[in-house]
Amino acid sequence: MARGKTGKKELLSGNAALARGAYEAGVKVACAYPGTPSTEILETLAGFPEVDAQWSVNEKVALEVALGAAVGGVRSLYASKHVGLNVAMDPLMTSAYVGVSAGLVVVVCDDPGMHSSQNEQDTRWVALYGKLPLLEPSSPAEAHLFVQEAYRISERYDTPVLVRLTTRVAHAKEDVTTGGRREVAPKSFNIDAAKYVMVPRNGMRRHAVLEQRLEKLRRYAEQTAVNRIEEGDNTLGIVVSGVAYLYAREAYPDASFLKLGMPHPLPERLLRDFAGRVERLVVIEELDPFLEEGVRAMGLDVERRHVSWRVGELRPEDIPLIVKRRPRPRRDRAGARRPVMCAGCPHRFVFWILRKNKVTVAGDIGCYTLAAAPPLAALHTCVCMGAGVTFQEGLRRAQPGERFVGVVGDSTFVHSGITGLINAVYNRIDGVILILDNATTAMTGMQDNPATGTNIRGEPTRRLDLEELCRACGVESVDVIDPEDLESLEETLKRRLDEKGLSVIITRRPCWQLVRTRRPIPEYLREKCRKCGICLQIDCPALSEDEEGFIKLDEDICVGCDLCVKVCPFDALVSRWKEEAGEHS
Ligand SMILES: Cc1ncc(C[n+]2csc(CCOP(=O)(O)OP(=O)(O)O)c2C)c(N)n1
Repeated sequence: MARGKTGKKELLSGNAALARGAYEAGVKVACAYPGTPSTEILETLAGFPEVDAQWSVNEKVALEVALGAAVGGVRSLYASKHVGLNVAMDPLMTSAYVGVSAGLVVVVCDDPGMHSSQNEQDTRWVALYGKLPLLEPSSPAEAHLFVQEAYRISERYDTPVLVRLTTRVAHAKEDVTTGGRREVAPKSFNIDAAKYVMVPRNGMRRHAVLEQRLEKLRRYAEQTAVNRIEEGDNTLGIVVSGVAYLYAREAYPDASFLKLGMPHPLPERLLRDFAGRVERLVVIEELDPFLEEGVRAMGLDVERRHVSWRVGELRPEDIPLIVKRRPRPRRDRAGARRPVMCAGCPHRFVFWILRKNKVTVAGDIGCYTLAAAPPLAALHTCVCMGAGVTFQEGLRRAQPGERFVGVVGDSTFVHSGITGLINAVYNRIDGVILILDNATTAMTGMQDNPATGTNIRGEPTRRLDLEELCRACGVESVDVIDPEDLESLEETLKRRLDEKGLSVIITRRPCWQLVRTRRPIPEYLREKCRKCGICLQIDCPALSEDEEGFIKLDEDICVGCDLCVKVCPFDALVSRWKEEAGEHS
């Protein structure tokens, strides 16, 4: 029975529309780890009391919990960004064998153009590799509908279903006609080792089931309404999916289209039919030639897109160039604002000390990655989440005797730093790991995590004690320091670097965006300034240089953290805390 208001129009982002569609489809368990551009899906689902929503510790855990719930009998959802699905690949690959019981939708949000990611991978290949059906909405309204269809497919074919959004669909807004929630009665969990215990003998049988299922899904792809021919002028036939459909429709309103809402498995008969009707067959897609290669593998005469289009985000104005088979014109990103740590960010203090002590830093992913940019230039590697810990080990093994440290945030440490720390202890590597505990997952918009003691709904939960955890992993010396106490931080860092063994320094101060307390801003004594530029090296957005080389302090941006005061060797920047507040607090 459908509950709630039906037929109401709401202006929703793609993420919110997808969450709404899942809610209406009766989703019961929803798990995710935050990551742009996917984060708002779980934030929206957490707003519905009927949904058991969680920030999971990482994406592997999220998918396993969601899969377990689907096998256990309730409709479930997983969401992450593209690189997050890499973390969950182990359960994902075998989930195709195990199947589901109640529906499981795996939402993945790709980030073409790398607005906020470490790579630009095209996750459509995961559907091919993982042998999973894939739906790809072109708009928020389609995201709302497609996720409901995804649950139907999931249950009818006993498979997890991938739904892929890209940044433009996830973050664009559109009027969506919402409906009521359909409560789906939970199924019982039936013990069935042949299906749910993937030892080799069972796995081999399930692989055969999986191949048969793909054949059935191919037949479904031929007749589903999510794949459709829109017939127009047949001199140009465009095969397209995702947001590229909207761009291509705008550029060539009269052409013929084969819009593929389901890019995997491909509907071969439909494609042949379409190819037979049109004079030119062109595929328009963002990033890899996923559809193009699939169509070419059918022996159809599809035009080859220039390889330069594999890099970067597609824009509406690119479409005519692709149709004319031109390479992507060179673009520079001049004019874009350089990302920088906020004024008052506690991470800046840590990187100042690391830089001052000329330490080579194995970095990780979080706001602190911004310390890699000049002039601070104090973070020297960043590959994936958790690698701050493991790269420090690898670097030390390669260059014994060098002074490396690993840096990782609180959320990232819990996500995937813990295993690296245990590895370092177990395999006896010396070193120093800094956990920058700012009491939030700041980079993705301030989500809670196990170390904050609060869950996705803001309710209190058992707080993970990072220092106890590190000790339990076998780390002998664990220091907890306020990063604004530069002297203690520097003294501890030097001491730990000189010692043998592995140590952890937890720098603990909440993210400025959490507390938002402005302290009195420093006074600038121009007559004392020698224009040495040292204060500019901290890369604070509140500080800049005027035409004569003196300092400009932007009073709107400065929040009075006083790091510039502490680094100025000539006392040209003076703290006002003591005189106004009585003390440093
Ligand atoms: C596998 C993966 N999942 C998610 C993300 C998105 N992401 C980037 S940094 C980050 C966590 C940042 O939190 P934390 O380590 O606490 O550092 P902070 O930003 O608070 O300084 C997340 C979730 C990612 N880049 N890779």
